[in-house]
Amino acid sequence: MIELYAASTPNGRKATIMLEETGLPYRLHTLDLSAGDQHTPAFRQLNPNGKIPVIVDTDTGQTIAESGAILIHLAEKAGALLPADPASRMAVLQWLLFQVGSVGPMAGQYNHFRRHEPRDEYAFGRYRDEVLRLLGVMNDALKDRDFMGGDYSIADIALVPWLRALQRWDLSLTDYPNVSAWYQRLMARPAVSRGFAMLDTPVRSKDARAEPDTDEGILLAHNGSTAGSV
Ligand SMILES: N[C@@H](CCC(=O)N[C@@H](CS)C(=O)NCC(=O)O)C(=O)O
Repeated sequence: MIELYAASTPNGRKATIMLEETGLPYRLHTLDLSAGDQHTPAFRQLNPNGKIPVIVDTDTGQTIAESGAILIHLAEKAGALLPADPASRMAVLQWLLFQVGSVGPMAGQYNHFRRHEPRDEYAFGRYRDEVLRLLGVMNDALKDRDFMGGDYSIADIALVPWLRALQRWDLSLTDYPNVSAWYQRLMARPAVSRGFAMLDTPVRSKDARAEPDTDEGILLAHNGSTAGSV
């Protein structure tokens, strides 16, 4: 059994999509990041970095943080979505790390400066342009293939929630037709829909003032409203 600690954010959704794709049994524990659930001593014991997602694999006794590591662990456990052949495996891992090291952090900063008042045009433009550049890299990669690493894999699962978030954050895929087609392909998968749906119910903020300022950005509670889901 996998105990998953997650929230309604792109990094959280990677794990639910993966668990839905593999069919591994899991139980979801949803954190309210706006209320600071990630800072409790109990959660810090699971991840001293205070970030979701985290899994506890009760079959092996392992506690695993970092979404990329979680996806690799679940792929190996299920024997799916990460090829065994070294060359194909490395192609997938490269795109997985491209997401974890580039798309996630840059998109998060883009969203942070998009929302920041007053707007810092230099910072906003810098991160927006970098995100657009990364979309261009994806668009080129998808010129001659349907999925990022060759066959459908954890690389696609890591990227799809960020691509949905970017569109909700005012960036269009119109100029990136290969990315747009890839996105539609991903969203047509029933397990991807289920993975999104698992975390699409907003968690009511216990303290709308406590907005975590994350490195990858999330939609946060405002004026007592519920935390939005991205
Ligand atoms: N590198 C980490 C990043 C995880 C991360 O930034 N999670 C965010 C949500 S998307 C979080 O937990 N933020 C809470 C906070 O910063 O207080 C991963 O890939 O798992």
